[in-house]
Amino acid sequence: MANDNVQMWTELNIDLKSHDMLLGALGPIFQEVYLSQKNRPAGMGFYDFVVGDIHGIRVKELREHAKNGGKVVATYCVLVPEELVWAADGIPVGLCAGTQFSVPMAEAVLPRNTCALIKSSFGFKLGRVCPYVQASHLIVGETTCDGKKKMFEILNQYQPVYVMEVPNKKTERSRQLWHGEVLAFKDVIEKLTGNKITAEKLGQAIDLVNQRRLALQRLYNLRKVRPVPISGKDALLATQVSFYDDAKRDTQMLTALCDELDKRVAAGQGVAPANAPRILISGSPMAIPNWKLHHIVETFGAVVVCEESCTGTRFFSDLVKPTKKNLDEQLKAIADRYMNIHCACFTPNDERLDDVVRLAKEYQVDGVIHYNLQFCHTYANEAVNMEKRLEKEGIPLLRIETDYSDEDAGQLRTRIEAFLEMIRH
Ligand code: BJ8
Repeated sequence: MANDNVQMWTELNIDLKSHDMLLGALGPIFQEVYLSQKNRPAGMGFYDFVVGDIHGIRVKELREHAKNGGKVVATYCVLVPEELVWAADGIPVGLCAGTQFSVPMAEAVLPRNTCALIKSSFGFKLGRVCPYVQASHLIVGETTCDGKKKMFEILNQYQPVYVMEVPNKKTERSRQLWHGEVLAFKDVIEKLTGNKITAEKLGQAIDLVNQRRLALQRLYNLRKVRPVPISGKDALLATQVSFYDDAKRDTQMLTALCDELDKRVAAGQGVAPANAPRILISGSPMAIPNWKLHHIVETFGAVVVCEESCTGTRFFSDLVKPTKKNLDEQLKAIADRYMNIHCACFTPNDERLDDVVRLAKEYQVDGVIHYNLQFCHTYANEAVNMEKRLEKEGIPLLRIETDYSDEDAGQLRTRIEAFLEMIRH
């Protein structure tokens, strides 16, 4: 542990003792889940390095930015339009909230029957163990689900939080409300940063984020190939890192990784045999270090080839349509793009079912695992319709409800093994 990291964490009011335990727990998990894989692309070395110094270099960059008068804006949801933050010379950071470590910390305040993602994120603040939270000038929440919505009220007592109102429907009236929310968010960011968002700056920001989306699309398209050139775990990690790395560097790294994967594909080189069962995971997002489900699936010789989730296709599938250099049109294009994310917070949300069926075909999957965080009612209820739809389409489905703990790992393994057996025969 570099001394200057300790100095930085102290300045950020990190609880060093708990933080040591958090990082101490991460190392062995990463070793077991990631570094034990064989035949990994060399391009994953960058991501291993990022995780190896997860609270170091990037946090330092954020601190440097802040020392120069810049602002850091933390978010928890892919519905928050990051382009506006970039355009005001701020840095957006998608917070992780994928660890069990901070869950008990949150349970001292929040009801236990709250989803792990909400508890984990709140626990990070309460326990002062996340330097990204500590380095943020503003946390932007949203009204996507009731648990998050009410948690943000409490979080606001510890750190400034601004909440965007996300409508529940996708009617014209709802779209207008959302458009208004995007305009209001622009004002909030301008006030926070002291910088005016111009059409030119916003155009550059749209391009910056679109480039990263295109790189992620390319990575996912490579996963359509049989044999698949990259494991699901590695692809998930690359996506997870995109939430907080510098967008330009991230695009470069993804591009280098994809160049390497192109060569693997040309050579017919895969991470698993061509006949390995191909799985699509659909549902709640998986933030670092939530690699639990992928790890189990791939331990049994199957490969995860796609994630229909916010740490998957929902994050990058649509681009913001490039428009003329006119601020009003750009803001409208941003609002439209983000309203096209098929989160279970919307009703009805048939588009998500359509997406899963389409992706299942495009990625030639043998089965779908619906991944649901315990106490997440939106995804749990949507799974009912998902089940009906996939049955109609003849696509095998396994529904899983879990949390971040390892308590159910044995049971999950048994169910997943049985599901894969069923697919194989
Ligand atoms: S756009 S999926 S990132 S809200 S799992 S906290 S819904 S109780 S995370 Fe999400 Fe945005 Fe939607 Fe995506 Fe609530 Fe459910 Fe927990 Fe959830």
